[in-house]
Amino acid sequence: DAGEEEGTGLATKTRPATKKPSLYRVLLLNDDYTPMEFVVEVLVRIFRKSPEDAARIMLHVHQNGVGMCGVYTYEVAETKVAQVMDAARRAQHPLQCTMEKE
Ligand code: NFA
Repeated sequence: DAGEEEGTGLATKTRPATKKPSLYRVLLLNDDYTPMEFVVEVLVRIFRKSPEDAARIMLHVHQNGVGMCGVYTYEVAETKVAQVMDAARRAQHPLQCTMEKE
């Protein structure tokens, strides 16, 4: 196999030319003070969750102490964490958000 794609005459490689980027889980941590509604709003606005998914994730964090908002490349995960921490700081809520390698 010289790497010619079937029928197209285009030279392609079997192996991808680039490495897959490492992925990072973005986590929300429970606390006793951040309003549930604020957490839901964060999940909708920053993580693009539906209101239903946002409520489910918020309740999971509330009941289990920690929960996952999504999995992203390093730069995107870092930006999401910063956006959550900034929103929480501005609203004077103690909500914490972290990331970990998948
Ligand atoms: N535990 C918070 C409350 O009872 C709600 C909350 C959920 C906070 C998820 C942080 C994360 N108001």
